[in-house]
Amino acid sequence: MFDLIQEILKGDEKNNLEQFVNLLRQLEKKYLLRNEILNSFHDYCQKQENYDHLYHSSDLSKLVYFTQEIILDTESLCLVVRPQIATQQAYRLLEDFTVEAISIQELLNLRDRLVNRYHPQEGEVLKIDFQPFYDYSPVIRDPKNIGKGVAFLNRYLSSKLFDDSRQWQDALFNFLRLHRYNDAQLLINERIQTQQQLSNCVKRALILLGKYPADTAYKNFCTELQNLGFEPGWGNTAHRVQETLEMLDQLIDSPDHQVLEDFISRIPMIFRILLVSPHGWFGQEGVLGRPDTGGQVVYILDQVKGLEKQIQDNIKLSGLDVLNIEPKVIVLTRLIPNSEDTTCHQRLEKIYDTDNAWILRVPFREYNPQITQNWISRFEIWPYLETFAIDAEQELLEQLQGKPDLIVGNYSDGNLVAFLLARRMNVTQCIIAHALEKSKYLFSNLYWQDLEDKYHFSLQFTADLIAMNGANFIVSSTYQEIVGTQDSVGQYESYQSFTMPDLYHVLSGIELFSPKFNIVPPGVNEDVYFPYSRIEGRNLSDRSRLENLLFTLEDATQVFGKLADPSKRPLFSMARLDRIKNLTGLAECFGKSKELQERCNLILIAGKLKSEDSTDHEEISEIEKLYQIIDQYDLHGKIRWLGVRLSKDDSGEVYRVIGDHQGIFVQPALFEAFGLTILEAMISGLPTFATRFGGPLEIIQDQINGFYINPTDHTEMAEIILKFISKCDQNPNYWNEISQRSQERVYSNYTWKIHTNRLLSLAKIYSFWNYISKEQREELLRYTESLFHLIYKPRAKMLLEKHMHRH
Ligand code: UDP
Ligand code: LCN
Repeated sequence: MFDLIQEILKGDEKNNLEQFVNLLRQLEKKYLLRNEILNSFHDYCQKQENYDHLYHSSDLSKLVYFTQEIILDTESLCLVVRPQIATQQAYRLLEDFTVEAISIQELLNLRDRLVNRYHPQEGEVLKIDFQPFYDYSPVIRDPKNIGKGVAFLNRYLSSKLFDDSRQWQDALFNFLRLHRYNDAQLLINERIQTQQQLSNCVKRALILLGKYPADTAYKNFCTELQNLGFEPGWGNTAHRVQETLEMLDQLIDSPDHQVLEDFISRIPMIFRILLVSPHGWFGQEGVLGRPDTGGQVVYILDQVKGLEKQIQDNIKLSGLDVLNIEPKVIVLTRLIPNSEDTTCHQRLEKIYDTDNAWILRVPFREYNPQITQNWISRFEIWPYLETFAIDAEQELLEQLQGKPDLIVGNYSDGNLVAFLLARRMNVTQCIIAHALEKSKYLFSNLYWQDLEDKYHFSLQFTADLIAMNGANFIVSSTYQEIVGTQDSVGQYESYQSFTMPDLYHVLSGIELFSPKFNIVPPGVNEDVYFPYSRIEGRNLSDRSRLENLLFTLEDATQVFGKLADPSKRPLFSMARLDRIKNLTGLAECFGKSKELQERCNLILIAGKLKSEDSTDHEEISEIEKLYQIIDQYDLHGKIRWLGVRLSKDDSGEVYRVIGDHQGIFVQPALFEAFGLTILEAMISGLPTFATRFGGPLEIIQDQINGFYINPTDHTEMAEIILKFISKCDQNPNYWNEISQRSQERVYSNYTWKIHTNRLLSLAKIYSFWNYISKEQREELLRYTESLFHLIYKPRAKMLLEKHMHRH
């Protein structure tokens, strides 16, 4: 990039750069973001004779394309460029148009100065730098491999087993000796005392197994294996045990990454799992569509079912059913005494369709009962989490009759609690962000002090740094959740360096190239959401009840709007009325397009109809805005707005009823981290039009199994939908083709079976990695803990004091 800028400054384009900078200065803004920079550049180029070259192929256009931010100082200008994914550089362009690279530290100082928070004479601000801790661990080189951590780690580990065999082979042997279930020793007993003996015994066991037919059950040869030093856990049949031991034999003699992954994935080491999601309204009914409870609850409940099933299958396959092992999964959340119409006041709740999975609710301590007896917004719960973790630990140990084998955190609060519990109990820790708040709110870190009262980002971002660095591994739903796209910064990437003026400077917040990142997208509950054409699985009375609710029922308590012509193609969407979900944007796009109104009805399921029923300021303003749009564009007779919260089963059938009508699903969010409704709609067979900002960009392949829309460009959005509709008119099978391909996309890439299989295999490989790389992690964990004690806790205490005085 430095060379590119130099080229510009040396050549003909210097003039253009100078003029462009003058134009930017006229905007009288000190901080410009990418969109504004691109728009201004477009405006500038349009006025030039050589528009085409300047805008599309000049060096200046390249520089502008990579520029994320411009900060205008009185005498200089700073360019923050992102020449490739996960890489950031900053340059200062001086008045005389010379250029110099500036360090991250200088950039953060400059940003502080911009908001009048730079006072070096009063001392330095705290610097947080995690980089030194990652210097010792292996890192991925190519950005396109970010998020494929385990594949990288397996290669690394297998090469270590190969090169440095003595130490690593001993570590593998010692790791295998560790595994027990309650009092029962698994895999290897005391007859095998050294790595060399293991190698010999494996070979002898393989000869022994060769004598048995492949399908001979484990119990028929278990004593002979035991005499050789092998306990249960290798397989349920002679064939399976043989396969597993052959893998081990190969690992000892000529290690290879695929064999390592397959072998470690077979080791029975996960029987009890803890999932953490503290902030509440975590239940099985009547919780969806409340503030903060959406996809995360759906995700976890489905994941639990998948995990239990997968562990049960693994136990069978590894021959452990002889030990009567009963796996257990617990979702830890907070108990809310005033639980309104939910079950959130119950301590234990069995999870439907599972044998032994439970929601365990532990109350927050009663610092101020007026607050802790009730639901608390996720932005306010920080002071209660440490004591929650302490109280929960005891209950968990009782419930699980021991430590969990894996802890999975969810969202910033759950990830922090997972970190605290994993540290206390010494258990492998995984985190799942779902949606990191930092990139959702513009300038959330730079202006954190102004936002602190409402959002407490100083706590949330510190918690995020603690959890993401402390975790053994991180599960993300998409690649761009980690490092964005060519054009946009990723959610984790935004933690790489940032300033929290007057609090700290983050010089290196997370190593994006670390193998701890793994992309494991969620699935969709196939019992609830399935293709509309699978008539035999559908309940006819539900179908007609929901058909009536969607298109004709007149009941002002539930529905607003009566359709003049219910037979038009339904354009359907379902989401909470958050600003970012942008249902109002969809209504506006519909309102602006007469042609869309002629061809379709708009059907929205949006939880509420009346602003009086809400206490959430965003929701209230969205409700008011939706009424205003309906009036402004006179959408009466063309729209139905359902103010209902559907049960899970009903929500499945609703998509199918829309499918019966050859309808389409639109997801118009301004940003969507992943978007479970997109999977639900697609598996139901609805052609789906989803935002290009966020996860949908990876779920859908544009024009193959769905369509991208830009929710900020209403004209283009309407055109894309209308183009699809006219194609359907020309070719009556077109709707079916897209419908079919949407279903296939989900079945082949987004199932809970794929997800849980992967998650368990990751948990095992990272446990192994954790076991052999402990010493290096301890330093990192100590540093992380000091952030918790020195930054997080005092701020949490301040917030608690505020709560104590609240009535
Ligand atoms: N949902 C629902 N009823 C509603 C609104 C949403 O059942 O009234 C469900 C929806 O089916 C999906 C989840 O809530 O499973 C929303 O998840 P998504 O990932 O789309 O968005 P989030 O709300 O997590 O941002
Ligand atoms: C949170 C979100 O905002 C959604 O985009 C995800 O689909 C959901 O969590 C589940 O991960």
